[in-house]
Amino acid sequence: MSDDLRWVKTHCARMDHGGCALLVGVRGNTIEAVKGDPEGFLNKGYICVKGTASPDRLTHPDRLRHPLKRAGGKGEGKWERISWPEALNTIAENLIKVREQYGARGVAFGVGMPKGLDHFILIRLANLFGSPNVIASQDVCHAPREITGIHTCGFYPVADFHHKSKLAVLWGSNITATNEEGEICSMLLAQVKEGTELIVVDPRRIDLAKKARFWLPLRPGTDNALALGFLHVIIEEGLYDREFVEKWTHGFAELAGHVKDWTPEKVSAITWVAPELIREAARYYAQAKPAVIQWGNPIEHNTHTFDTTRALICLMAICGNLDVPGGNVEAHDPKIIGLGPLVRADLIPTKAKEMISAHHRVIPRLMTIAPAFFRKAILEDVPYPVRAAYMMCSNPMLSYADSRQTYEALMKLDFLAVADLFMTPTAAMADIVLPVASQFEFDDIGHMGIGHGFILARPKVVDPPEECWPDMKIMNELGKLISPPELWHDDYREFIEDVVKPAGLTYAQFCEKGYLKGPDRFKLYEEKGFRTPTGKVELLLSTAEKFKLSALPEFRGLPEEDDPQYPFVLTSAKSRYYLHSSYRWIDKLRRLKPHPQVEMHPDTARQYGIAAGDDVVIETRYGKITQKARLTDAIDPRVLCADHGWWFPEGNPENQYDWDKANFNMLTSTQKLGREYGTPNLKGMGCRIYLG
Ligand SMILES: Nc1nc2c(c(=O)[nH]1)N[C@H]1C(S)=C(S)[C@@H](COP(=O)(O)OP(=O)(O)OC[C@H]3O[C@@H](n4cnc5c(=O)[nH]c(N)nc54)[C@H](O)[C@@H]3O)O[C@H]1N2
Ligand SMILES: Nc1nc2c(c(=O)[nH]1)N[C@H]1C(S)=C(S)[C@@H](COP(=O)(O)OP(=O)(O)OC[C@H]3O[C@@H](n4cnc5c(=O)[nH]c(N)nc54)[C@H](O)[C@@H]3O)O[C@H]1N2
Ligand code: SF4
Ligand SMILES: [Mo]
Repeated sequence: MSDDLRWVKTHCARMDHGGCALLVGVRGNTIEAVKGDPEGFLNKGYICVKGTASPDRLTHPDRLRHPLKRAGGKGEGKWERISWPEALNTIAENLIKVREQYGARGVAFGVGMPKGLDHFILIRLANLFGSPNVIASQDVCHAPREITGIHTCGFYPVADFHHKSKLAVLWGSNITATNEEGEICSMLLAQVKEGTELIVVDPRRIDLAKKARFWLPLRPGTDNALALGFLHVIIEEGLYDREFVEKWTHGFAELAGHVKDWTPEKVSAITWVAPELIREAARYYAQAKPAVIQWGNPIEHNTHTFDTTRALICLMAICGNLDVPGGNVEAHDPKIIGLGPLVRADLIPTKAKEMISAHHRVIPRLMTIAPAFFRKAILEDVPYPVRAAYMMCSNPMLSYADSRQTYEALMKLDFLAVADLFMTPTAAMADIVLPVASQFEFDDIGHMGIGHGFILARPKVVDPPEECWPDMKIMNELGKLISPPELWHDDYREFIEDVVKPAGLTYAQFCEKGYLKGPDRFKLYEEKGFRTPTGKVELLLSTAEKFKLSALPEFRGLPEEDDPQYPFVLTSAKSRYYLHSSYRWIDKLRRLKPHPQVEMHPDTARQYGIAAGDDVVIETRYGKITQKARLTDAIDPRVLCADHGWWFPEGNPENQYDWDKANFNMLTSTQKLGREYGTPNLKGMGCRIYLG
């Protein structure tokens, strides 16, 4: 093999939703350099610090390199190395045993943030095994936006950064740190340079707030009320798009009547945003054409997510910003395999009735199980017992609300298998741990099925360690043991070929192109109407009665009522240096952000005798954790913003690496859930603090 440095093109992945085209410098089987590809479809040369550090995932000395079997008690941190055949056979035997005793639905298949094509192969595995229960974090990640969109206007309205907008509203989206599914912040930054204005709706003065025409520092968890205030101003002042409203909306008069009371003064009392600021921002949004709303996670981080999303789509619609270039649009997929055929949805026709969530009467089209319902099935047998789980690409001990409950549920399972790159608090609870190959080590496809209308090539760059397998290969082989083998491929790579075959391409040809994009088609409704029962955007939901949903976007109160015992409002944000709970073990990143931190205003700190860097105990009604104080005047003195996702890879394996010490989800609860999606409150809880 030549020792020359070769430059290979691929796309970044598994450090967030991915998307930056990369040039990867390889010598032999080692990645020596990574840089942004100036020709990148989305990023045009941009790369972030996570992307630069991403090859370090592969070479860490403590990376999982062999399948492991639990040697001591559950969670005791004692392991025995085993072979792949033994690992797969043990998993198969245990899943089949539970299927025989409880039915296939007694086995759950869990996944975290969609990281690549393996996401869909996991759904296929569940379907072929016969289980309707795929557990995913969709309750708090994108599903409320996607599915509420489908019910309201027939599609998921994503921000179109490919065409110029006059105004971009960052509504709870810290895009320069998180980049969002399908969008890289450099796309928006380029527009801002050319004069696109910004409105920022965020309790913190984020980077882009400094460049914004209006910054609305709202009380966390009150987006719903603020959106109703915008609707009020725009309708009362007649600033809406009359032609669109008349022709293409259903229930405008009802919406207008409904928001009549939502004056900026009333909204201000709830949201803490000054009435005049609400008026000016709403007017500006209505008059800037086209205007795009880049909405983020906070929209779906409380129990009111359905109403919040409904209110924002109503806003997009009445201002004529739906499905126009530079607005919020329906993206059209390229000619690739449909998700249904890939996951073999046809083989499990009773899924919607059989799955755990059916019992909880969630909104139609939500086909994954909210983590809260998954744990109820394990702990209380409601609506039936779940006794085993296979999990990959996820770390529920950190990522599900109410971590104590997750611990109890995982302890109670008869059998748990976890596939990961590294030993995590969740893997530490498993009976079998499988070592995976990851980004750069296998051929993959990015951005499939996430509603942005393109897929990205992620060809392999280096070989993985001998016993590290791509998740797709693991599932392809496990699938042959627990479901009809003829429904699996000889070689898992055929799945990748299946995806691009309808485009008339081989995977190699697809990699030459780098990406496949569907056609830009705007205002399709002019030909076909909106894909809703009324053919219009349903400001008033025509299916409300049928599906027991509220017909108009409501405000149902604060996430938690004020209580002097918990004088602060707690929220969180993702760190630019990490993906959720992942990669605290990468030295380059850890040096940049060594500790979990809670942001607070200097006045708040002073009141409690807290100095920068002090340990602070943060306590809610549900639990307490410790993080270090970070003082900043970019946050309201009444608000605290703590880091999410912290555990300590250098910590004690017998205590699952101190999973409960600084973990934000020790502070959250599943006692209250939104009915439509099973979403808990992750933002806007009452809390108190003291010096640790
Ligand atoms: N309180 C609170 N809770 C939240 C959130 C919040 O903001 N606040 N955010 C929510 C959101 S939006 C999401 S999407 C979820 C995310 O929740 P998760 O997806 O569970 O969290 P991650 O840390 O992204 O990923 C978990 C694991 O995937 C592993 N991994 C990385 N690459 C691979 C791979 O190729 N194969 C396998 N098998 N494993 C791999 C990582 O090592 C890591 O241990 O968390 C949710 N939970
Ligand atoms: N670096 C990094 N990038 C990521 C991820 C990561 O973990 N790390 N995760 C990926 C995933 S899975 C997702 S879903 C996306 C999510 O990305 P974002 O949607 O950007 O998610 P967050 O960082 O949780 O919240 C965004 C902003 O909301 C503000 N905020 C807090 N509470 C509220 C509130 O009540 N209302 C409003 N309006 N704003 C509030 C926070 O201050 C923060 O600036 O990021 C993806 N990209
Ligand atoms: S922004 Fe996301 S896709 Fe781009 S380099 Fe960073 S982690 Fe990778
Ligand atoms: Mo997410």
